[in-house]
Amino acid sequence: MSHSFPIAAGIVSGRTLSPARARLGTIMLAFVLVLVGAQTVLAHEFKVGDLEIEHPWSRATPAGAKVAGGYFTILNKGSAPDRLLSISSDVSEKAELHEMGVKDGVMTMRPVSGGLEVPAGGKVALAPGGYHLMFIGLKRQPKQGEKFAATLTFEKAGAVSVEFAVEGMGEMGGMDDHAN
Ligand SMILES: [Cu+2]
Repeated sequence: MSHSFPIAAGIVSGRTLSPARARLGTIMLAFVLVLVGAQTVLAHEFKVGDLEIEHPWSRATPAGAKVAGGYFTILNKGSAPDRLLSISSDVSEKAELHEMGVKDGVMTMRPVSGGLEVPAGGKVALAPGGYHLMFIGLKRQPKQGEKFAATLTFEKAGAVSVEFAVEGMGEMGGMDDHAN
């Protein structure tokens, strides 16, 4: 927000501004505020205890798809490690934490057992090609532009409700990691 103040100050201190120019300045200021607001929406985040969940997002799925991925970054601002234990959502029958990696030259995906540790003062990113959530047994197809709710449960911080923003099908595609 602070970067909008110089603009506002310019409007106030300009002695020779015509009413038309002053109005233009007001419109520009309003435009800046709208942009700031839009950024806040795009970079949505959720907090629970010492944890911050940044920008949970998913991908739109083609008709008939049974699974969808889920991605976000977890920041741990506390002095003790925590652990993501489970995920649930109305969008699917269940949700699992998965890990992708190359094993013997082949890209594989497997469930992560025992939860995902978030180190003290550190962060963990769930992203295409690495750790990710998998919503399994979709009850409907998430559509681009919508949001769906989910609950993440951590060992220490407890449960937090978040919203996954559904982005386009090709978003950061890389590989089709949810073809089954
Ligand atoms: Cu997966």
